[in-house]
Amino acid sequence: MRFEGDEDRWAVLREVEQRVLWLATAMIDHANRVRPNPDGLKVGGHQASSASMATIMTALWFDHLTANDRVSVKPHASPVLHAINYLLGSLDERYLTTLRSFGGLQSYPSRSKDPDPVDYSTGSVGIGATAPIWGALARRYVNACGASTGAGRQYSLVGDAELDEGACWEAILDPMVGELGEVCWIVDLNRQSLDRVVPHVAATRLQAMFEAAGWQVLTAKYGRLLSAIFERPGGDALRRRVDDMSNAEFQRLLRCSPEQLRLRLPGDGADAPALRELVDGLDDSTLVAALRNLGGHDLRTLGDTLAAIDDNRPTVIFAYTVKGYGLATEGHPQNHSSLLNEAQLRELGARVGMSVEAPWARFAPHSAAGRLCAEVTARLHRAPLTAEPAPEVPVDLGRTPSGTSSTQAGLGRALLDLTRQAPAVARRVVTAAPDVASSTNLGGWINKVGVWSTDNRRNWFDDDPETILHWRERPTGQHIELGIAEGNLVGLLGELGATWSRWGQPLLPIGVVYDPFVERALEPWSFGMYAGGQSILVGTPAGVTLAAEGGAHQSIKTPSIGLEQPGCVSYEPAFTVDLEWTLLAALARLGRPGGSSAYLRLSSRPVDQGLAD
Ligand SMILES: Cc1ncc(C[n+]2csc(CCOP(=O)(O)OP(=O)(O)O)c2C)c(N)n1
Repeated sequence: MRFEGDEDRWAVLREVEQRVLWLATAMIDHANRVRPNPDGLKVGGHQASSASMATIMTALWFDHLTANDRVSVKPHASPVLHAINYLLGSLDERYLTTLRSFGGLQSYPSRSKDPDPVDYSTGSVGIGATAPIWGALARRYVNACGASTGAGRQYSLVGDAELDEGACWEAILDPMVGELGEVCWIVDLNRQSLDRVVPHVAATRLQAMFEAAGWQVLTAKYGRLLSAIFERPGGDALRRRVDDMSNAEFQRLLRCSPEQLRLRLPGDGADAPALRELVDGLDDSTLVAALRNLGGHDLRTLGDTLAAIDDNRPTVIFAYTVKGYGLATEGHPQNHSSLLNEAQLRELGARVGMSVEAPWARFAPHSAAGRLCAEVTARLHRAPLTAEPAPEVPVDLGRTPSGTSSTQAGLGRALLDLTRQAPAVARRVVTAAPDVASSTNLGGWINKVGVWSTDNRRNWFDDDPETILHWRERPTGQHIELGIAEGNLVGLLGELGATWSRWGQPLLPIGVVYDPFVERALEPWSFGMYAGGQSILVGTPAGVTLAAEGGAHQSIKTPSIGLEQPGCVSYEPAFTVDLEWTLLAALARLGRPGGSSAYLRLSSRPVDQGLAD
């Protein structure tokens, strides 16, 4: 958009940021204090978590995103996403009063249930954060199959406490992930979780962990006001003081009046006299504003940081923020679910030029902010999908069972049969394993279709006659191998199983895992189904067929999982012909509107196939 000058541009973005903050806050307020609540049950919503993200999301959507990019938004910032979608014309006003009501805006971003554009469902902390990694891999996979989905970035807006979840590190450490230059995480570093101010200044430790995994680490730590004060006499001392103080002390200062701040900020260290002098030279409002002038609330700092992303490797941006920024609750350790009272909301409205009486006003179309919204709407417009239909799956592969065999062995054979009997179906099949592909009988299939990788890799054992499993890695491979990380397996399955809806390219993903370890993968797999992924998870061997490996390898209570899991059909075939039929039935339910996932429990127990007659 053409602005008269650079200042105007930032002023307009700031106006948008404030409207986003207002709308998100008012939406939660309406759900709790205005909408009738006959049963008196708590409605909830997270004004402080949303406020923490308002600047970051404004910078991203209104100044940075392209139509090819996709974004996963931290669960508690869903009102911010809806506010932005509303300003961009993709959410009707009537929904703003339906947050957390039946059929209304969901508590957390939901790809399947929200009425406005949501790229990734989130809500289970850690899982939504990693989804764009698997989404990036799935997109690369469909592109390698010949689709042209473009090459947008995959952003993940994560809460800092979300990084406590093992799911994040399990994903970050997978060897394939270091190659995904389109992945960018933005950490909303507000130092608060649900219960508390998190102990210790953890940013440097976290940064080193990302760097060790091969990520580019960027930081948006201070805003321009604070940076300018660092340049004054005593500024170095102030920087040291702010850098070195504990999270808890910083949060305490955020709650101080200007008078208290003048007393407390200088501290009692060697720098105290210099700090006192510096603080004395600042008026009250500058002093208060400077303390909370962190990079994650400074549109220009964020703009510079986003512009520095290098797409050759994944990037993480640590954006320092204040939970509740701009609200009466800002920085309070118990603000996670606290709500503004009416007076506080009115005060916010007065500050941002909005009123409780007309809370949902959009920008006038001809105002600068209105024109910016129109321009961003056009820039982010996505062409409608041209969806390829899922292939017709046969009901039988024509094999007559004979001899003695197990259902696990039958799986490997059925996949090979598929390449001959139904090549159009086999071409869409993609298998994935957390280091158990050969031990679950996928060796023949892997020899036939190859292992997927972003580029051709030399197989150093291709001239070794003693090697039976041929590990040929190439972009046309159809098996994806992961490290021993069942969470990653199902994260990837969910996204491979969603490519039909994201890119119009149906895939038929099949993941294998030893059945005793299905429970470890269950929650993220279940979440993937909720988010719209359709896949087949094969638990094999199941039951006591791995009993010789000891108690940890017996899966005796997993049958109920198949019965309990919504969106999933479960099968436990006894004979290989049953395996073949159920596998085909499950494949026929993938990659399509109204489809479903399947869970197959297989066995390595050889059974006389003649008994099937
Ligand atoms: C797996 C999981 N565990 C716990 C929760 C409950 N929970 C929701 S938000 C939250 C704290 C999140 O903190 P952070 O990610 O830093 O976000 P913010 O403080 O900005 O809200 C917790 C514990 C959850 N939704 N999912």
